[in-house]
Amino acid sequence: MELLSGAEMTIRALRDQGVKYIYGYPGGALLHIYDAIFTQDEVEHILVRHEQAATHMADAYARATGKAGVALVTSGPGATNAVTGIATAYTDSIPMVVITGQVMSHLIGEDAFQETDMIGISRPVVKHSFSVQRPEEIPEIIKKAFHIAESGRPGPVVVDIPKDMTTPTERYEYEYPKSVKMRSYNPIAKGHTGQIKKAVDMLLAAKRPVIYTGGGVILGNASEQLIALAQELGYPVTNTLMGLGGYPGTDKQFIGMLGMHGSYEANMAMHHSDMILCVGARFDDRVTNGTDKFCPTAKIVHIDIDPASISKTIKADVPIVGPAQAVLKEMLEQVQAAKKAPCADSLQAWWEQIDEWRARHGGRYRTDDSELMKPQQVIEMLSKVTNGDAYVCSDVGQHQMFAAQYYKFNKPNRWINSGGLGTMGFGLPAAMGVKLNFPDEEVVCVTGEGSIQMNIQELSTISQYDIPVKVICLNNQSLGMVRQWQDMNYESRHSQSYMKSLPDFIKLVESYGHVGIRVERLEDLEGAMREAFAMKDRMVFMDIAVDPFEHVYPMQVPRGSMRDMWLSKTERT
Ligand SMILES: Cc1ncc(C[n+]2csc(CCOP(=O)(O)OP(=O)(O)O)c2C)c(N)n1
Repeated sequence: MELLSGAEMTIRALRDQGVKYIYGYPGGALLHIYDAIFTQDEVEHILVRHEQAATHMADAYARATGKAGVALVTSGPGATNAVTGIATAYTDSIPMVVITGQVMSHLIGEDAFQETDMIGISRPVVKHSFSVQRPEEIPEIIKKAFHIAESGRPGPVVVDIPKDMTTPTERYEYEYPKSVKMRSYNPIAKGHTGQIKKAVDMLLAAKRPVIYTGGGVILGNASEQLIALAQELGYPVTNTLMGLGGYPGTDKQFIGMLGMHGSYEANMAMHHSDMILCVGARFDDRVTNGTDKFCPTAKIVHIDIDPASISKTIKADVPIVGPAQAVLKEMLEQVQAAKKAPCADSLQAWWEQIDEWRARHGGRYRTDDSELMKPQQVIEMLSKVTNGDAYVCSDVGQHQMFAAQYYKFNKPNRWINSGGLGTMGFGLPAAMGVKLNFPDEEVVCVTGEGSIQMNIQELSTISQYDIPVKVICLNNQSLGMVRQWQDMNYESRHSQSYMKSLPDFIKLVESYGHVGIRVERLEDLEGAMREAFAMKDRMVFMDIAVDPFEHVYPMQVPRGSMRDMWLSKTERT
């Protein structure tokens, strides 16, 4: 058997796990590991410019592939810089393995140089964490870390490695385990057949059904099964912000996103439904609005891999714990085997009602109240120019909501955004993580001039590794989402939401060796965008001037029911 040091074992274990890229930043506690990286070329290290970016790159790789991404950060400030990225992944249940350097084990607890208790700091935002106590454990710990991160309800796992666990002169027999067994951790593999039967009876008896699905369908690789079931039944489907792409955005049964900035028809349908089939979503506050007024006439079936998510905010009439893919498959088999079919008359009446709602609002926005381009027009153009086929990685703010509303996602894993934590600064590194792994695909970062500046230093990483992502910056010269809330709730007192002294983004990106294009008029937009996407090998930053006074609508009225919405600056339901 081969003898390897702890540092070598760490990298070899990653290789044997099938890891191609690790995203990281070196420091004292990691020097042995970085030396082990230097002496091999199977696992490629991407040197970011800030540790937060490393975690978002790993996270976005996971969102696009379903496999855990890997970040490597040093002890102390390196580890704390990674916390936002770990929390971002945790809130959206994204599999990730974060290896953190730690001071020598005999110094732990002594306030040593660059010591932080990373296990303690990260505990509320990890699925699990390991502190390496003996170098021999490293291969098994890494195997377990991946297993825990990727199985059940996925999530980030921290592996904290004190420097003396990686000493180059101390060598141990290395073998990477083929599998791991953990007595106290056994994620469920299928749903309860009796519960599924109850759910199917309810589904077939429903008169005003809605299928509401979330990120669990994407993470659980269950899009195909969802489409098959929804089309067998002919029922309307709505997706959460995290679930977009789980059901094709251009299909006639799709009624749009639901919730805070959901479509009028999706929120109305939810409110008036008599039966909701929720798959891999968690009835979070951005969906339900006031829980006491939530969908008063609906019976609820809730499918989730995590029993703790069920009946957490909204009580489920039929809970089903299990992986979305297996449960939906069994549900479809039972529907097909049932003697009864959905009632055609009530379903037709329900669709007529939904179409009426669709006609009333249907995602319209005004274009006659400003000379300037509307952000919605830019996203619609992006959808057209990329044929709705790009990986769209978004930052956080109005631009994120416009992208969610107006880009038509027809495939899962293509809409990559920080839905739960809402982390500004996510978009650019996320796009980099996806593009590195899918070099032949179109990868776009949709951002605002506020968010992009939170990780703009990564333009340098893009130059070093030639990562030709496209950035679409909807430049409204303000923290638009904050400004919108101030317009609506604080009589337009725009406290600290205008950004003065913005950089000249064109010159800035050019200084990193990239291409910058500024667009100010709608008539130039399509040509400029096509030009940008034609530059396959270049990173292109499009700085697009949009109407700074535009708001995102619909917008739910706080603490109301799902049907209580603002539809424009002057119309309310
Ligand atoms: C790290 C972080 N800080 C603060 C916020 C609060 N926040 C949410 S949206 C937003 C404004 C975003 O501005 P910009 O990126 O320019 O996008 P826009 O809303 O203008 O499209 C802010 C400050 C956040 N989500 N993340």
